[in-house]
Amino acid sequence: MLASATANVVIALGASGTGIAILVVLRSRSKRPRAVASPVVETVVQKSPVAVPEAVVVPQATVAPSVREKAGRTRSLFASAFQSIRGRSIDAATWDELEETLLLADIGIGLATRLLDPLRAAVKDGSLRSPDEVIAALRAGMTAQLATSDRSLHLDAVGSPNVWLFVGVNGVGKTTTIGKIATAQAAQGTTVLMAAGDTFRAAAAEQLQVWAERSGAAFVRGAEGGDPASVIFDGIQSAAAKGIQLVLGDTAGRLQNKSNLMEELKKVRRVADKAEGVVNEVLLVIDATTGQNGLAQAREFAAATDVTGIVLTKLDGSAKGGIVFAIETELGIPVKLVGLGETAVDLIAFDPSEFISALFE
Ligand SMILES: Nc1nc2c(ncn2[C@@H]2O[C@H](COP(=O)(O)OP(=O)(O)OP(=O)(O)O)[C@@H](O)[C@H]2O)c(=O)[nH]1
Ligand SMILES: [Mg+2]
Repeated sequence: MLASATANVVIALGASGTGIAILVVLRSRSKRPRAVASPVVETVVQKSPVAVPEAVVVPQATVAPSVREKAGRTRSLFASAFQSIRGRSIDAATWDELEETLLLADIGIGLATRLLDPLRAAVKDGSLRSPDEVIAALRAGMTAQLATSDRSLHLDAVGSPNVWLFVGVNGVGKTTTIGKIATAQAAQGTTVLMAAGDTFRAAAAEQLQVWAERSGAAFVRGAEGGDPASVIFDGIQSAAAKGIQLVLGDTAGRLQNKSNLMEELKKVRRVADKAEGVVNEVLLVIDATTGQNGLAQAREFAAATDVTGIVLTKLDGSAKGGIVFAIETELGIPVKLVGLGETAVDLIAFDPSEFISALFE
């Protein structure tokens, strides 16, 4: 078993008062491969020395956040609109305010209209009388939009590895999400292998490897510029040979051009299907701060790969949480996970009622 042509120095900085610590991994270069001490980290097909960043910083925390506390920007957008319309009778300004709020939250004009039109009609015919009744009816309408999706992550293959592939444009949080999922799955006793299918960027595999080491996951990588599909294939075969239950496959978010990326992802999927595992999730990672652009991305990726669910990251920094509704209603793809920060615990299962409560209470 060979390691990459690098040596690691790990410095952990803790800040006990805040519960936050920073792990800094410094890398010094050496010419020769060396034996790896850890049995869970494996390096395959290390054909050429890889330029690595001098420092990879991965933040750490221990307490899982709630949507209510972290999605503050979307929450306060709704709160201030509701406060303003509660203070007066229902008039044109009420509808303007509600529509503007839904649009600022990036719910999209189509769905905003579908939500508000019946409320307008109900006010006209007298079945809704007060701003509070309008707000309650809006809440019911938005809840109904998220009612039916199956949000479970499938881990049901027995006797061969479950394979979850992660796709999405660059910078949305694919690699970080894999790290968070590996940490959570390992805590539940699931054995995990990460396959570094992003061979486009030199630092990508290094970043994933840090998460593998921290979560105790096995790790498979290829040469920079190598074939991503074969890295994923090797990862699945390696997991099958070792009886590892879950393979998390990272992919590149950017190539020379977009059609290359989509073709590559199709190939990754085809090849993964040939390996001795079951691809039971293809998770599209979307950055909530991009709002409606995320919807456009979702359309493209869904056309190229069989996306089974969405991971909506960076909801902690976004007022555009309404994109959840747009994605589910326009594309029919369930939002399964939500990212609420950069640390290992900042990923939670998407719970529509908790999310809606955060917006309305
Ligand atoms: N605030 C916040 N930051 C996040 C979240 N998820 C990821 N990030 C940050 O977003 C940045 C990009 O994350 P990566 O995981 O490297 O994104 P990627 O999709 O793998 O990017 P490429 O490899 O370039 O395609 C990092 O700084 C992460 O720490 C989240 O839920 N909230
Ligand atoms: Mg990445």
